[in-house]
Amino acid sequence: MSEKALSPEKIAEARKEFDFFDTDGSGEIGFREFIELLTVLSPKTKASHVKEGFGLIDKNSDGSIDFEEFLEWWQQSWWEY
Ligand SMILES: [Ca+2]
Ligand SMILES: [Ca+2]
Repeated sequence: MSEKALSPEKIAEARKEFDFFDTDGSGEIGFREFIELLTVLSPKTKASHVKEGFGLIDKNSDGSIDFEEFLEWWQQSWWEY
C-alpha cells in the first residue's frame, strides 16, 4: 500500500482509541495499558509477542507509546484488515 495518508476521520478515530486505552490519562500508552489494548484487539496474542509488539510500536524505546507512535501503528494495522 502506498497510500499512507489518513483522513481526519481516521485520525479522530485513532485518537478516541488512544484515549480509551490511556486509562490513567498520561497522554501515553504504557506497557500495562498496551497489554490491555492487545487483550481487547487480539486476545490470542502470546506474552512473548506482546513484548515484541510493544518494542515495534515504541519507536524511540522510551517505554511508552505516544500518540504519534500509536497513529503509525494504527495506520499500518488498519490496512491489514
Ligand atoms: Ca497512560
Ligand atoms: Ca515511545
